[in-house]
Amino acid sequence: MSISRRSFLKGLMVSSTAVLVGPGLLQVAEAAAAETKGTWKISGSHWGAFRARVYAGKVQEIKAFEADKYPTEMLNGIKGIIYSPSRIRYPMVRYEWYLNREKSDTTKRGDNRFIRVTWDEAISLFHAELERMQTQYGPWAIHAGSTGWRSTGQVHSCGNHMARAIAMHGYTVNKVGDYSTGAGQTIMPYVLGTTEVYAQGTSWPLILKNSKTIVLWGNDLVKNLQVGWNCETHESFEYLEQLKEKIANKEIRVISVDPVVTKTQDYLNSEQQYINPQTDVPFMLAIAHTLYKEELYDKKFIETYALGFEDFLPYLLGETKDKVEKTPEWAETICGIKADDIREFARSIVKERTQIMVGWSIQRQQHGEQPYWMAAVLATMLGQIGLPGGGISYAHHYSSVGVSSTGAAGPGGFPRNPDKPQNRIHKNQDFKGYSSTIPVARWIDCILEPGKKIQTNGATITLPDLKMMVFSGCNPWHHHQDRNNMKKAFHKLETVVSVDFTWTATCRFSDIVLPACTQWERNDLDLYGSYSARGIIAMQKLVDPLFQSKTDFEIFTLLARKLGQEKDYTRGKTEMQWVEELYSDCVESNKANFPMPDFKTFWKEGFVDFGKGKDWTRQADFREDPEINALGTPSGFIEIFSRKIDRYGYKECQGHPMWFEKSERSHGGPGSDKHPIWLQSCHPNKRLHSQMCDSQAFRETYTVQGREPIYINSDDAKKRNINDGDLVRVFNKRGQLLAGAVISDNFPTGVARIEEGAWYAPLDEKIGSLDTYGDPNTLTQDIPTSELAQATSANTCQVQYEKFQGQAPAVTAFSGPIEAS
Ligand SMILES: Nc1nc2c(c(=O)[nH]1)N[C@H]1C(S)=C(S)[C@@H](COP(=O)(O)OP(=O)(O)OC[C@H]3O[C@@H](n4cnc5c(=O)[nH]c(N)nc54)[C@H](O)[C@@H]3O)O[C@H]1N2
Ligand SMILES: Nc1nc2c(c(=O)[nH]1)N[C@H]1C(S)=C(S)[C@@H](COP(=O)(O)OP(=O)(O)OC[C@H]3O[C@@H](n4cnc5c(=O)[nH]c(N)nc54)[C@H](O)[C@@H]3O)O[C@H]1N2
Ligand SMILES: [Mo]
Repeated sequence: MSISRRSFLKGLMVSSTAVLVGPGLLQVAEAAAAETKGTWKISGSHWGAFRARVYAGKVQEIKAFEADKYPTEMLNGIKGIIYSPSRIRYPMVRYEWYLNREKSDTTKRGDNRFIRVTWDEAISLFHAELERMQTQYGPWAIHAGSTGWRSTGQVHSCGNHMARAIAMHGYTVNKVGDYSTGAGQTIMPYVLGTTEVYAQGTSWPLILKNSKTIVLWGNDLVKNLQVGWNCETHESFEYLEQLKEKIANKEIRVISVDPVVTKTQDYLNSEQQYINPQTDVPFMLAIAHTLYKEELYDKKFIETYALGFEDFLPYLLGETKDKVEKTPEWAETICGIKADDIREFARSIVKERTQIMVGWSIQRQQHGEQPYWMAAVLATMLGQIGLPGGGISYAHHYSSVGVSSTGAAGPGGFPRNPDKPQNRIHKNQDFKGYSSTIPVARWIDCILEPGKKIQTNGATITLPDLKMMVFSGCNPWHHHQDRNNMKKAFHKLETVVSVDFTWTATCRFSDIVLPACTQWERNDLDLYGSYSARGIIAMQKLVDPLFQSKTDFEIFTLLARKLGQEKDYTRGKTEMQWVEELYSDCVESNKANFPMPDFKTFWKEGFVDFGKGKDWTRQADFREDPEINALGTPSGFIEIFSRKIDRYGYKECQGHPMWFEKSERSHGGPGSDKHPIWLQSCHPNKRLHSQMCDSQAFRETYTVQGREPIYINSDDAKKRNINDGDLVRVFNKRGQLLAGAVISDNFPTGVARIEEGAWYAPLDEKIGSLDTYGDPNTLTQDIPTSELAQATSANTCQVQYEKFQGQAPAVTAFSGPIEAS
């Protein structure tokens, strides 16, 4: 290096150091203060409660709430949600829509070009569109969807805010069901008398004491119990830890019936019964066949507690309908489990006390009603329903079900409906022959095929001609299936409004976007422990709403003000007065059994603990006396055969559980010649659906070359010349995406996983364009489970993948809108 160059560099270093000295020292001092100083506050979330240190108006540090002994690592993603580059800063309006309103070029929807408007203008536009819909069309044209995982906090429950304000304006199309358990919650009332999926289950201590075998049927507890509907306590993990010990001591056997080695299996060090995807019903039928042929089943239990076994038997034995006997040999060719192993499995679960725990994924597939019904038939044949540690549950992986309930009352919510009928400005209830309620997963069908008649749960309905959608607290451009089909539907919509705090793909495809703040920028309270009702948690505002965001309460108060109903909307109370009122009502309800401190004390302490509940056995009362404690089914008994469903005359859900081939299936099933890989889109290990995907540093702990991982089998990878860490293009006839390969032999050949909730990141707005980040719903199909539930079938999905060649396009998901001017 020449002298002159060296001295030049030296000079540069000196001068730059000189520039840095002043503010540098200050920064060091500030950084040191930020590391220790500030105020500790408490808040909650679906991920659990935590304490946050706030200094200089910023959340500096988050640590798990001390009562939470098993906090999820997702707490590390929370700061990144608040300070995400994807945060919505201002009210935004789609540029093309701003210029041309309902005459806008809707094929441009999704080009992500928006302009910034004032709050005043945004609310005026929103209001004007509602008004135009009600006057030009009618209540049938508007759907205000709030199906989703809105944040915790009962005062700001955003779905309620939207529902109340919009109802003050007029009537709109409603929905039934949800994406979680659409098929399950519809079929189970016919079979066991309740939804089962949202029911408290037998307490873990009783299971640990009495079960000899636990069958986890498509059920990943350790992954899915990280989050809860109310503020999660993670109390179930204490029992999972005990279960692990009992497995090690050979006191309990846990078998996971799953195509994939789950996180739970890894944690518990338990067994797996591999099964081909979507073939649980043949396996179950063959188990039933074995129990019947070997006379191992509980005849007495069936006689006393169930109806319709004799109507089901001819199908099982191949005497009717398809004339196929459901032998283990028959099942083997479909489910991939050796006939002898099926017999062995049947014998082992009937021998001693067996608790079956079914997950929800197997009903999120075509004919998802069937495995649920058939699992109940199996449990009935085992005859252990109502015994501690026996029988069947459909919910132990959800929101700490199985942690006994204290019985205490939780806080109520902000009211969803207007207080008085005269609050509704438009009283028109004429739906013009369209149905005023739709099965939740059929809203895209409404837009694409208005006027179409469909069957659902015993009724015939006519799909309404939706023209305007309003979304809050949900992300339909994550949760619904088949993105390119959605694009076609959105070309037909006139107006789409979204309220969110982060610029999701739903915002990208909207016309008006209103920035809400996060749950940590407002004061609130919630139940601690959804099913355990362990206590009440205070959600103290950590920081002021960022940028121009507002609380959902404020946003819909603004709309109510436009309607001249602000006072009726808020009942004249502020946010903090609502928090206090919900708390006081709760104190009143719990007065007799759970004395609670006054509000001031609660707010200061941040937590009320109701202690532990009493252990409880599901359906024990029914077992004790099936007449007095009849089930909620039409007959009061377990219905192996349902006359009611039989009478509906459906093709894909008949009078008893049956095996139906899927429209797409791997391992030799339909569609597997061209698209041999079954894509499962399970729930994410490090997200809550799409929530936290925008938490940048945390996302980078699992992405591959900045893309969502696709988990694949090593032989499948080798065949395609793919190495771990490569980019792959995943495709089928519905769409294509880029994802990053993670090779793991937890996944068998023919199976791949992309977790749901990966943000949709299209290259452009055109139909068929490449998704640059890896949303599995770019590939899934939008078909109903059956005429009964009309629920989502996300897990009936075949794909192909190949190594991605060439220059990978940048990810388009996370940097908000493109500001047009
Ligand atoms: N392929 C496939 N698809 C699936 C599934 C699957 O297994 N596979 N699972 C389905 C299931 S079970 C579910 S439950 C759905 C989940 O679908 P969603 O519940 O729609 O998913 P989330 O990502 O939780 O979306 C919640 C949205 O609400 C926003 N939000 C949160 N809190 C607030 C608030 O206080 N105010 C406002 N205004 N907005 C807020 C969040 O930022 C986020 O964008 O996905 C379904 N989709
Ligand atoms: N960490 C985390 N936890 C969550 C959520 C989240 O987003 N993140 N979401 C919550 C919500 S809203 C819901 S609805 C629940 C979802 O709960 P589930 O729907 O039960 O969960 P999944 O993870 O989709 O699937 C569970 C297991 O089913 C297996 N499986 C899939 N298809 C089949 C099949 O055909 N046969 C068999 N035998 N097994 C199969 C999968 O391999 C997986 O191990 O989770 C809740 N918990
Ligand atoms: Mo769900």
